[in-house]
Amino acid sequence: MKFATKAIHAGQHPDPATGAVMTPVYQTSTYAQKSPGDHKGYEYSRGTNPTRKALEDCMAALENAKFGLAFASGMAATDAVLKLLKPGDEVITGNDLYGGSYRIFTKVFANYGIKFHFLNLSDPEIIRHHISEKTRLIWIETPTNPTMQVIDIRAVAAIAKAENVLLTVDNTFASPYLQNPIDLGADLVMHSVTKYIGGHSDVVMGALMTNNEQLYKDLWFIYNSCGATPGPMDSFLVLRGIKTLHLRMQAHCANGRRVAEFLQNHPRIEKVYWPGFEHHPNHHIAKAQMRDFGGMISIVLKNAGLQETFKIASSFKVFTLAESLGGVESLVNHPATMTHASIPREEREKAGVVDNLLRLSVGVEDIDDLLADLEQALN
Ligand code: P1T
Repeated sequence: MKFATKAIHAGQHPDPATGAVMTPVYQTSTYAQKSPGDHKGYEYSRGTNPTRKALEDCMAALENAKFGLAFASGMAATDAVLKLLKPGDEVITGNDLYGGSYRIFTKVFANYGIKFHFLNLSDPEIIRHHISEKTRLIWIETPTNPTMQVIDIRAVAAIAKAENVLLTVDNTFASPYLQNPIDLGADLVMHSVTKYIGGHSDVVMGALMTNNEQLYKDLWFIYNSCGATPGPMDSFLVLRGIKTLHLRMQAHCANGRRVAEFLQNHPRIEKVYWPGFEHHPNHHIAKAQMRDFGGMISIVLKNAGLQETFKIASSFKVFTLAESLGGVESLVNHPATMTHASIPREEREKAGVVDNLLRLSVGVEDIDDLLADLEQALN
């Protein structure tokens, strides 16, 4: 099946009891058993729930994966992957990452004896200088949050495979519509479902997808043992949202391109980060591994201090100043003090997350209104 058909149908069948076309919200914590162990595959909703299962199967299908697991947040999904590790293990990751990922690495799992190497992975060969017999995991985001670096998934996967190291790709910014890391050799795909997959800024959720059955079983053990699994109502809302993922992404990409081109020529802007520009570093890789370039754009304001940057961030009328991204509504965010505030200034500035950087999540409103809003906010 092709993407649009899978987005609407994968994992879902009319309800056998009533014929209901939408998967019902199985709002139950437990399931009747005829005698101990004699049940229909559902025992207790922390481990399995039919509404969540339909969503997990749908998300797995969109990533061309056999197995999917939904978590209570993107961070809960990340937490489950890190729980595969043991004290003494090492992780190689990028130097530009969602602030919460940096925080869980450095403030939570570093305390359990796991060492993290933060590297500029725009040339994956750098991994070879830092990999050792202690390296268990390579964790990449591409495009990165917020400076939109593009990392060559196929090249990283080849190194990971040769060294017998697990590769996880955080595919949140691209969404499964634009990029499928498992097809390029990744072992595991992670999503903040809160973003494009959910798409309506009404649910916080995460997901992991893989084709490796043993890895799925190990992760399911953590998922069930630690219990950060989402409830049926949130699963239902995402099942509803995911049906239009392809339509929304087409509109995000079209609006994103118009906004990026408008900003590129604006006198108040010093720099625009968007992987669709031919001059973007690694544009050729983005072109090869993504189907289009998405609606995430970061900008550096020309000669603006923190106060001037705050003034502009606060003066939008259609874009909303808020954390998060990937919903139908356009958002503007100030990474240095909002989503990436937990990264020390010196570290984040090395990756380009400066005080005069703003990040835009371009929504699917009318493009004329978005461009007019940018024009008035920048004047
Ligand atoms: O917010 P949550 O669903 O827990 O997902 C965490 C997460 C993981 N990975 C990436 C690339 C992310 O962007 C996020 C969440 N990001 C934001 C809230 C943000 O505004 O950047």
